[in-house]
Amino acid sequence: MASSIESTPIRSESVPHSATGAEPIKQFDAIVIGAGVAGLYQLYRLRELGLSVLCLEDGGGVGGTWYWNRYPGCRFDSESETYGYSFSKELQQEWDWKEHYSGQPENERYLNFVADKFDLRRNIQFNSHVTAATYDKAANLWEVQLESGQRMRCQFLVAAVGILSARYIPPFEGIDSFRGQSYHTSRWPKEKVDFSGKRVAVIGTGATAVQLIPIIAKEVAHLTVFQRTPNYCAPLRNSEVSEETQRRFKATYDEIHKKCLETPAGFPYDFDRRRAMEVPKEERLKFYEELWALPGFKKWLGNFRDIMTDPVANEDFAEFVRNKIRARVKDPAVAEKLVPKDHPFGAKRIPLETEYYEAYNRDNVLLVDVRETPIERITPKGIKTTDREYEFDIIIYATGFDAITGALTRIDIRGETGQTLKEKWAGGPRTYLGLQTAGFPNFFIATNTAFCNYTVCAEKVVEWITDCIRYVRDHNYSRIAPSPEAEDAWVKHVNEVGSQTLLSGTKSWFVGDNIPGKAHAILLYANTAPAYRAKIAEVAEKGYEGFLLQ
Ligand code: N01
Repeated sequence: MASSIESTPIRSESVPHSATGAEPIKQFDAIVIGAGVAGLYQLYRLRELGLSVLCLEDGGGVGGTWYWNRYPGCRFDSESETYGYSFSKELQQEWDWKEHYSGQPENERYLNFVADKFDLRRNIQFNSHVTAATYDKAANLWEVQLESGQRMRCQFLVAAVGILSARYIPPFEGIDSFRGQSYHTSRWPKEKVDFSGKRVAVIGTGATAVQLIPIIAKEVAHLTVFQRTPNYCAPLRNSEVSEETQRRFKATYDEIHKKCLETPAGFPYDFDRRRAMEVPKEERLKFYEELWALPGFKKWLGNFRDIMTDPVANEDFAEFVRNKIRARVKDPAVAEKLVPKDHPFGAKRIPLETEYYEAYNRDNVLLVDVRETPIERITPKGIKTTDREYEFDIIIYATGFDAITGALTRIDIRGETGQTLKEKWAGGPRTYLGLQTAGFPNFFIATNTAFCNYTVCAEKVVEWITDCIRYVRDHNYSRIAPSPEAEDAWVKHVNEVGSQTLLSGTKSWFVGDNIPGKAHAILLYANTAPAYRAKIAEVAEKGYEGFLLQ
């Protein structure tokens, strides 16, 4: 489909695989796929347990999301002090966050710092793209295969492949014919892309594009943004961390983390206890203005408690946001194109922005609404819509990810019957607690699939998996997998909880609707993060209730 994208610099910079298929097959107690936030911590924990562990990483360095997503403007939308690991007090004291919403280069440095501090690299094999993993029932071993042909075996296989790592490029006709440079934001080259004097296209207006656009708008000769669905973007209000604040973080990390563990979505703030429509209009507006002036997700996750469940409450705030957008864009016709009208506020992840809307006030930026004039094809010179052909030097695909399941189903993972995970999940993901799937013994999924600030929940998931493996070994079991009944009940519960929120009715990666042909299914557990953690802890306390131990 997208060979010109496949061959963008980020692919060709990959160094050759460190081993070939001719080498003997090595065996480990555990293999972790992925050296991102969850994978690094999983490696650390399993090694601490005394297991022989190999971590296989597709990239040339650690960081996962923060290794691959190097596009200009990439940064946290979580508060930096909440995104860092909490498991090591020493680490917390040694690391200084420079910005309240830290940028990609700094985040990558942080994860390198972690890898060095805990000497993790000696167990990581980089440039190792996992293509298949097959369970051998007789041997009770997983055999993992790399693109290079190299194979290795293990008893426990942990996929820490991330939730937003399988990039999505729409299958535009003629995509390979473009003669300029093409980039997908999540495979951005390490070398600086020179935009000066260039005519640039950005396809997509999700959180990624919203970070990228205002920065490159100032560098390019001309920028054309192809938008299909406008988003409710809210001001990030990033700033530097002062020395005094740094000291406060370091002195109060325990409290910060405790707060994150208590709140529904793992952030250091909670929903307002009031229902929106119970509050008089004037007071509501005052509250909205106060929220708007605050940094980060407070406008969403610090809003009235029924914002995500009551359509009337949601629409009230949505209209407030629409007016904020209208006030920032000079041309009313352009402003109206940027105003979302077809989905509730927060039903898609809210992009947090810095000068995003102001970018459209620039003379060198053009917004094309592809609902009015759809993209027909990519041409050697640029992009042809139903209206006209646009010529470009660079096309940037900010078109998102095959989220949550894509990074798993793109690997040929086969369980005890030979069925692939892709086949099993054709109608949507089927797991028990998001941690294991029936018929795939000793295979764990170490990604945070709760609706939660990433590291806050990922750490707990990694710790749960570690404790589970310890339990299996200490009790002389050889394998663990969920019972089909427990899995059925969990899938039903996840769907029920999801259907009670405004998430399920909106087209987005939360429900798989951004990928043509992907089953519509709620992909995140929409209950509160504390409820999720309580549930997985309870299951463990009850001797891994719902799991089959052999
Ligand atoms: O991806 P997206 P993203 N023709 O799926 C458009 C996290 N993140 O990479 O909305 C034209 O949101 C698509 O249009 P539509 C965050 O969780 C975090 O931006 O489907 N357009 C949409 O505009 C986020 O939610 C940070 O109509 C097409 C865009 O491409 C998640 O990553 C920063 C198209 C894809 O938007 C994903 O964000 C960035 C087509 N055929 C990202 N196909 C932080 O701040 C797709 N699009 C931490």
